[in-house]
Amino acid sequence: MADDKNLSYTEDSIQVLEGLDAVRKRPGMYIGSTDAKGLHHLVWEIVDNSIDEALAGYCTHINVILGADGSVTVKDDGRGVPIGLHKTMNKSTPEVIFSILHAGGKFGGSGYKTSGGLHGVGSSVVNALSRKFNVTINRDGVVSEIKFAKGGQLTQPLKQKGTTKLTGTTVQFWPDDTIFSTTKFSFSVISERLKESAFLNSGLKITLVDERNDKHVEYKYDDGLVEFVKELQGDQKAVIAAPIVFKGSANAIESEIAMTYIDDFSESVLGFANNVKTVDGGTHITGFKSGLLKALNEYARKNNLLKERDKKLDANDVKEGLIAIVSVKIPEDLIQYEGQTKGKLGTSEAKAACEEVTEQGFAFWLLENKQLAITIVEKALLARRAREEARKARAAVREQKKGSKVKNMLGKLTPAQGRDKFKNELFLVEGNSAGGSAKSGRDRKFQAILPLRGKVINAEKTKLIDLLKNEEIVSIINSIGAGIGADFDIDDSNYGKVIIMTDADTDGAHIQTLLLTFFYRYMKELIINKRVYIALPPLFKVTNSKKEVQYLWLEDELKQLLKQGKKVEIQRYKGLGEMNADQLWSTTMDPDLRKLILVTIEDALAAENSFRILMGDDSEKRKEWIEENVKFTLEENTEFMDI
Ligand code: 1YM
Repeated sequence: MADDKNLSYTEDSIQVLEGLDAVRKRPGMYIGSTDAKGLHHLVWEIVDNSIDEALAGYCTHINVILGADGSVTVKDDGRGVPIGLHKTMNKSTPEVIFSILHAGGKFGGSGYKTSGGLHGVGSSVVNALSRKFNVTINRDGVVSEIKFAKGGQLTQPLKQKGTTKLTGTTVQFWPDDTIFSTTKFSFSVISERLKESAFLNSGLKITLVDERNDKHVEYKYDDGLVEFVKELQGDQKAVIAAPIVFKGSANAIESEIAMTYIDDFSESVLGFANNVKTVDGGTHITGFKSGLLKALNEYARKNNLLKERDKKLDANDVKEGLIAIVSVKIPEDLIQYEGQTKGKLGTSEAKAACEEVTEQGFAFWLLENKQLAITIVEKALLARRAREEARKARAAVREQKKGSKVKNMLGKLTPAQGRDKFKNELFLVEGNSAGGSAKSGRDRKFQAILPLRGKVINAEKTKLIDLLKNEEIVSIINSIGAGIGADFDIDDSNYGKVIIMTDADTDGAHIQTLLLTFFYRYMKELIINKRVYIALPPLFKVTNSKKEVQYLWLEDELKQLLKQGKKVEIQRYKGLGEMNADQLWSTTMDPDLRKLILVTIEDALAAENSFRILMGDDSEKRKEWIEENVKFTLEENTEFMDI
């Protein structure tokens, strides 16, 4: 980033494009959507400017404040936005930066923009989508202020407010509630993302203050990626003492990688390009894995750990227990994204760069750490053997599916009668008795019922080969009919929706998380394609004096009703089993009346963490997580549950 310091900004190099009305007309084009996700995008845009300033070497602390008045304030101690006159526009530079939509690149494309977002042009977009937007700049010994309202209209031109010895920029904005479907910022969403930024920018202090309820957090990691890996590792036992770090630059691309192996079989490799998470991986991840594999094979051959007659290790052998963060910084003109959501890095140079850095770094490390090197190779060989056995077990399952034993492999499935795979729904129901009600209450044309007895096995703690011995799991796999793990093919799924239906209590929540863990580990596509749901049974049945029945999902609804003072009879449902078939149909299964939670994976890190917390050994943390995240009320945000 040393180069950046030499790039001096000239106010005239800003390219001017069009007015902010374009943004208000089509917000989706600029921030993706106008729901909670788009709303949070506003915060990322402003924070990314501060992070750019940190990357340039001038900012050490970023503070984000969620105001009680619905505003967000982002404050940094960088150089401060330039305050001079922008000659060609004949306006102050802050006015140009914050109220005119700019071209990409760091204002003319000459720079090396590294934090992602809208190429540093996001500030004006945020202004366009805010009902108020205030900027305070400390620079050149003075405090200056400029204000906008109603989507970027200037209400107070740049004005000197006093003098200061400090430098920095503060932006405070109030999102426009005529544009966004919600304007409620989420502390947990913002703190997760800020934490990630702190991991990726060693030494940078990021604080978050929630003035709505006095919460605050501070993140600062002097050993960023190493600490990131340790965080993902949690309290799981490592195979190697400390994460290994590879750093280097090739093809104008800087790569920084931290990795470790844990005593487990799951894999978490997260990629970032210019500080932006690449949820679907891409060339940097491919390069890293290929470098890792090359180094390990080379070492194993040379040291006779792989005999001549042995096949080379392949990518699947070395991924068990691997935790890694792969972060690349790529010049703006080389950056390419792929895939529907642009979550996949496409830049081909990144593959070579990461492969080279990893292969060299890892080969060197293996030579220096003989004992650990042997352990890693042996772990890979063991993984290969286990996979081979699992493959045989899966083949046996497939054979049985074709043959007459298929019924046994489906457990107690009551199939749907219709053949429209996309329309068909599979209910996974807690317990045999609720299963019975669901079976008689369902619409048999498109609803299938699979009752699950007792607790589901923990997929996070069980090897695939043992999972495949579990009856419950095998009947789920076979009912869905799309395979498992690497073999999973969503096009073969027998169901458009898989709906988890449990009691509204802690046990039910636990069964949900066990099932979600299984789906997340072995049928992730099902979640990614929005096929997994949780059914929400009502909490209360209220009968009035005329014997009219009403179902309620919220404690609040009940309170409201009781306030009316009418005489009613209230039944609190403790479990699905208390409902008869008709009641279960009309409250929880009928597509016109039921309430479902769609399960989505927004954030790989959050999901990884959740599952480690959920399925790890810490039962106290698990209880906390369930209480915090699995809600049986219909408050905001609970229609979606991010795992
Ligand atoms: C709370 C948001 O925007 N900080 C910020 C922005 C800029 C600078 C410093 C900055 C950049 C440069 C030179 C440069 C921006 N400057 C511009 C522009 N925080 C926040 N901090 N001096 C100051 O890039 O050369 C746009 S953003 F255009 F003026 F350079």
